[in-house]
Parts: sequence; C-alpha cells; structure tokens
Amino acid sequence: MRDLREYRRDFPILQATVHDKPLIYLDNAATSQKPLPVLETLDTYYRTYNANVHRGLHALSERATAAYEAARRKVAAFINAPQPQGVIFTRNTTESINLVAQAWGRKFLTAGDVVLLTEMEHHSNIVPWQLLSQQIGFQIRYLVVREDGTLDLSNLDRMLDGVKLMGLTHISNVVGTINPIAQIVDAAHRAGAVVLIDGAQATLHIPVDVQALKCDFYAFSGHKTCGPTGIGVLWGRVDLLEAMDPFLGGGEMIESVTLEKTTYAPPPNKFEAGTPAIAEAIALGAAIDYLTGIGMERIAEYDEMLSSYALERLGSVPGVRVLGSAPQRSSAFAFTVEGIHPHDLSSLLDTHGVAVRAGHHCAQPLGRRLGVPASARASTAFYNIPEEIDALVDALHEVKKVFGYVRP
Ligand code: C6P
Repeated sequence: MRDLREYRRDFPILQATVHDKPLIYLDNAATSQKPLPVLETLDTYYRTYNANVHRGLHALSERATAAYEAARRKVAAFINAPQPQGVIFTRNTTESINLVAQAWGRKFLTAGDVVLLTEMEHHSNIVPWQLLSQQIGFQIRYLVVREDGTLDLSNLDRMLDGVKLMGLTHISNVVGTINPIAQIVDAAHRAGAVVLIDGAQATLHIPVDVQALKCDFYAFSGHKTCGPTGIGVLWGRVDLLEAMDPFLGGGEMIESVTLEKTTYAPPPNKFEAGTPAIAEAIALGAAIDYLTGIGMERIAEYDEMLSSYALERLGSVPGVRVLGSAPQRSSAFAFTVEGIHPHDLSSLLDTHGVAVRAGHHCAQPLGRRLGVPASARASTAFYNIPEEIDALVDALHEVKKVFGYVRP
C-alpha cells in the first residue's frame, strides 16, 4: 500500500511556485487539485474519442457514451446509491440544488408550506429557496447555529412541524462541522419532510453513503472531489425523480416531441437536457477511481489527524481565533487574527506562497450569526502534509510582524 504522502506526487500543481516560494495550497474547500489520472483522462478523451453521447451510432460516440455511463455507475458506487438512474449529472452543487428547488419544489410546494434550512448553509442552499419562495409564497425557517458551530437540535421536532422539505449541509465550508445527518433525516422523515443534503464539502473528506444517511437528495461538485470544474451530481431517490417535472427542456431529455406536446425520458435523462459535460463526467469517474483506490476511510483518518494538527498549531499563534469547535469536524478552518483584516491577511500570506480564502465564504448568515462577517480560511485535503501547516503558521508570524502585532 502506498504511503499517503506519496499521492502528493500525483498532483503536478503541488510542485508549483508562487512569488518564488513553494506553493502551499490550503484552499481546498474552494476547489480541490487534480491528480494525473484526471488530467490524462481529459486529454485522452479529447485526443482519441471526443464525440457526442447517446446520439451517434458510430464507434466514437459509442465509446464516449459507454465511458459517460460508466462514470455514472462509478458515482453511484462512490455514494452507495442503490441505482445509477438516480445519479444526474449537473454543473455543480449549486445547479443540483436549483434543480431540486425548481423541479421538485415548484411542483410539490404551495403557499403555506414550510422549508427548513439552517443558518450554516452556503448561499447555494439559501438563495434557490428564497427565489422559489418569492414565486410560491412558502415560509423558510432556519435551524439555529450555536457559538461552537454546531446546529441547535434541541427543538428539532418543533422546527420540523409542517415542514415539506429540509435542506442542510453535510459539512460546513466555514466552521468544518460535520452534521449528524442520519439523526436529522430520521426526525425529518418522521415529520413527513423530504431531505436534501448539500455534500459539497464532504466528498473529498469522508465516505458518503446515501443509504446510510437515509436522505432523499444528495448534491456535490466534481471540482471539489479531485475532478474537473463544470461537472456536478445530484443523486435523488428514483421514485421522487420520476414524479418531478423536468428542470430544463431540450434535446436528450425527451421521449417524443410533437408540435403540441412532449413526453419525457425517464430519469436520469429527463434532467440532462442538451449535450452534457462529457469529458468532465468521465474525468470525474477517474477522480472517483483515484479516491477509492486510496480508500475514503483512509482519507478520512488522515484528514482527522491533519485537522487536529492544524487546530493545535493555529491555536498556538497569539491573536488567532479559530471559528467553531464542533467535536465532529472536517478540515476547513475559518479564523481571524486580531488587528489584521482577513483580506490583508490573505494577500500577505499569498506573498509567502500560502493560498487561503478570505471573506464571507458565501455563507453570510453564518458569519453574522457568529459575529464574524469576514474571516480567513485554511482548508486541507489528503495531499496536504503537516509541514504545510507549519509553513502557514510561520507565515502568520511573519504577517503579524508586518502589522507590528504585539501580544497584549
Ligand atoms: N463553496 C468555498 O470556497 P459550487 O460552487 O456549486 O461547486 O459549490 C457551492 C457550494 C455549496 N455548498 C457548500 C457547502 C459549499 O462549500 C459550496 C462551495 C466554495 O467555500 C466556493 S464558494
């Protein structure tokens, strides 16, 4: 078995330099880096069998179709979906959530209904519901986030009263909290609600099993899972997908079209109008092969080790405050440094080759709730090493010197 450290070598970008310093890439929650098999899959597709899928009866099209459908089966196995038909290729998590809002919500929600979200959500799991609510008139309720970055579940049953759909993130992209999904889904189902999980921050870090989570929809992004941009996934229970109306109309999603009316193909095709992101889907399949080759359990263990190290090291820097302290947490660490604006911090860390994100992390309500509208955020992946955390901490000390920070 390869030492986890060796997988670093599969990521050419990790050899890059930035401002003449070795790149320390700690912005994995924004997007992950891509290993060689993913890059090679994209290259091979375009060099040797680029063709449209599900259309041509020629060799190239058949090969492209077979690879595209094989990628769907790989995704299904990766998240332990019962059938590949439940796997819909989208552009990203955002589009997957919009698909549920528009194709499920528009059909099944009415004025007077309630959608339950949480204060921890990324804007992707807030705005689509607000847009739809403006059209339909249902109410949106939010589960409260506590100071430690965990959800307040003390009144969950009451909050679920009258709820038709609950949407929540598996892992917070700001405070890293891993939410107790199966427990929440159980309560939501008892209340008669359908549950959508935003898995954008989960698929790179922990094994995902939609059957164990018992959710109804699960959304994630290829680019955050070592795959390319432009490809995402919505998994849905096939009976729900069958009952839903299409999201977009066009080629590929139809059974028959007359000038008067259209009947639709069964899922997943019903939700894949137009030419899909073929190369990207196939390369996502390669990313999944790569991750499962390492083993998601192994990745999760390593992640936990590196996260504890990062928390300990960050906590040792005077003036640094890490947001959230959930007992179950992943490897996104939003933090502030006393007296230094996060944007300045991020720009100065960049001069040391250290890439972190700064701002509201597309989760403004959470920032407001925690009283920290902007923060810096370091986020690791399995190809990061403890020495890179050390480099971040060294760079933080240097940045503090620039600002003349002296411990009070
Ligand atoms: N968060 C971050 O830096 P898209 O952009 O559709 O691939 O993913 C949206 C999304 C949805 N939910 C969560 C929990 C997310 O973290 C993200 C993306 C990135 O935190 C970019 S804003």
